[in-house]
Amino acid sequence: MATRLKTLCNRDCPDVCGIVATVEDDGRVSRIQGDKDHPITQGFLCERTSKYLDRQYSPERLTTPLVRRGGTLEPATWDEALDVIAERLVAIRRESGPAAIFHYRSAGSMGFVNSVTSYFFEQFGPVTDRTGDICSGAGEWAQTADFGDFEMADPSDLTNAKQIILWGRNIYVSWTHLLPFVRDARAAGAGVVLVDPVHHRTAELCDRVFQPRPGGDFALAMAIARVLFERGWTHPDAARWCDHLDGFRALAESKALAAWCAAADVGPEVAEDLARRLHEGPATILVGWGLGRRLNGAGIVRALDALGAITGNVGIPGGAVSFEAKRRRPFDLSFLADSAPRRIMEPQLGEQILAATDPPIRAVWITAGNPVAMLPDSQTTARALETRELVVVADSFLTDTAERAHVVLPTTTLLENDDVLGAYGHHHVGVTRPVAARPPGVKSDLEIIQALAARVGLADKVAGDARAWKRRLLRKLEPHGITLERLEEQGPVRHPFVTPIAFADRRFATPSGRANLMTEPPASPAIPTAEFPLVLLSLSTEKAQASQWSRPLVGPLPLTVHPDSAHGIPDGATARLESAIGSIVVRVVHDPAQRRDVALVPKGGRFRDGQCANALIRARLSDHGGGAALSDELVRLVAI
Ligand SMILES: Nc1nc2c(c(=O)[nH]1)N[C@H]1C(S)=C(S)[C@@H](COP(=O)(O)OP(=O)(O)OC[C@H]3O[C@@H](n4cnc5c(=O)[nH]c(N)nc54)[C@H](O)[C@@H]3O)O[C@H]1N2
Ligand SMILES: Nc1nc2c(c(=O)[nH]1)N[C@H]1C(S)=C(S)[C@@H](COP(=O)(O)OP(=O)(O)OC[C@H]3O[C@@H](n4cnc5c(=O)[nH]c(N)nc54)[C@H](O)[C@@H]3O)O[C@H]1N2
Ligand SMILES: [Mo]
Repeated sequence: MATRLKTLCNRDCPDVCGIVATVEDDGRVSRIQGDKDHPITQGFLCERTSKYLDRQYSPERLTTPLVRRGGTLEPATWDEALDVIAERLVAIRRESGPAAIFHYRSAGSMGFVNSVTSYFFEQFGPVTDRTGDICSGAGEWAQTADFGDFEMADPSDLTNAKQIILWGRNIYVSWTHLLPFVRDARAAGAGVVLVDPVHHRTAELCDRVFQPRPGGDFALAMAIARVLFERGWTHPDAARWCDHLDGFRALAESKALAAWCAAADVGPEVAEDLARRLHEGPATILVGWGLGRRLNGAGIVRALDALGAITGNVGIPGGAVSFEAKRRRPFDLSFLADSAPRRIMEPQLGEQILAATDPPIRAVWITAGNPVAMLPDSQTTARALETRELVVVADSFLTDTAERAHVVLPTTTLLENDDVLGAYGHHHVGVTRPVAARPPGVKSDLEIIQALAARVGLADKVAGDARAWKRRLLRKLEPHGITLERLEEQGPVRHPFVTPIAFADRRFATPSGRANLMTEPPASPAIPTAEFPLVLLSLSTEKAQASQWSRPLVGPLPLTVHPDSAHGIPDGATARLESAIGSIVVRVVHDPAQRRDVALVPKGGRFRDGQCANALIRARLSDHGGGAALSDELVRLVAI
């Protein structure tokens, strides 16, 4: 008889959904559904995860270690694979010191038991670690600069908002479980507006849609600020909770309204509409992660923080500038010493590996990430890995990264995961547990690291099964009655370390306790040229989690452009998309709802199949926070 078991989705997504798996007698999962009891995700799954069984039972799943012999990856036993790794890592450490080893972990699983891999490499080294954050580094930096920390209001607080501004947010695709909250707010009378250079499905939810120039958001924010100051629409008491109010006003007034609007490529009525919404409030700005992935990304987020602060739309019911929840806040990660002797900046991983000296990087260990496909300048990332002495990749598929490894270690999937999770889109914490029987040749990341530790004399350091590590991670929550047993029995619980409203009563975590308004302008965004007339935007698709497609993407990458920007290339035809560093073949899709200066592709395509946007994108940093300027790359479409 089939049983129904509950777990959580561990993918890199704000939602961390409750999943109910139907498990057959042989341990095979025959169906996955949303868990109706989950207080936030409320019983439905997104498109990509509802098709997850295709991935779980894909014939391409790795079920045995692979070791490179004579140039090709061949099946090996765990003992063979781990012995090779242990012997090489110990020799490299002895000859060149531990900094010659680089451990890179991304968020293929967001579980914190996975941190034991990082802990192992601190104990074995400490080795070279990563810094920066391609995903949200710039935005986190900006909110920390302005408010002293980054945090968001509970999703349910949206029902207190009279205005919701989706600023660069496609919640249909990348934050699906916010939809019911926004819909409820709208049904209760809230205005909903989208500010996004791209026209996408989330527009359906909105009463107004504004499409500024890509990266023109700072200029738009300044235009709004000018209107607010000119009309006396800022909060009368703003000086009480804002530092540098005069400096921010001077920044906004450093250009005329018309000049700011021209820079943002919107009419003055757009600035006025948004200013009025903020003035009337309470207004919540939901700040998209995409905004930070630019040369001026941190500056843009800082400008939105300032708009919220001067209008009093922070720290009150329904009034917030919500970027993301700090998912690690509730967990005890104090066992990590953060002691790396050297750090590689994530968005420039390839060139920094190649450039590292004293010691050079000889070995790279990659956990839960696919940097060749997902970091900019794929060619350089690929070359950096291809030229190391030892590359180890722990993954469940032969990704663009894994196929460049010397050893590939097959890991467990989300239905086999055994971990604790926090979310970046709400404040509930919970535990996962294996619901599917796993193939015999597969190990979890914890088991992999324990097997390696046993070979290098560190078994004691990383000892303990998944439940023991879960308990350790939950230590801060236990005094609040949130124990492992309770999470196992009752499911996810809201953690108590944040108030429902972030920065409640406008008390900030900055040294002065006040919001720190920006006073200097950031860099300008990339402006299209005659040679490269389009801004490339590589965006989340409902069909994939980054490079993990539910069903493989077949054929050329779809490229969406306005028909006037297609250079006469018909809808459906193939063409070449070129940037300063590369070119790929694409299938052109016409969409008259788009701006004439954008070229849209899904993120996460395969590098080996010529489907990868990152083959076109230079590895340049955002202004702060170690983010990547993924969305400031200019391209042109060429007929073939
Ligand atoms: N289905 C699906 N969901 C996902 C993911 C996935 O791969 N697939 N990835 C997950 C991950 S890792 C993350 S970090 C989040 C990503 O979340 P987001 O970064 O929000 O992801 P995207 O859906 O790519 O949306 C980016 C949005 O920002 C807009 N944008 C880009 N540049 C600008 C700009 O200059 N100004 C303005 N105003 N808007 C701009 C884009 O048009 C787009 O609508 O989503 C998570 N959810
Ligand atoms: N051009 C462009 N590039 C982007 C983005 C963009 O918008 N445009 N978005 C960026 C963003 S927001 C992010 S977060 C990054 C994401 O970049 P990555 O985190 O590298 O993304 P994934 O492709 O999801 O790779 C995760 C890998 O982990 C594996 N995995 C899953 N579960 C486990 C596990 O439990 N253990 C181990 N060992 N492996 C596991 C998966 O099979 C997958 O191959 O990409 C960034 N890159
Ligand atoms: Mo991300």
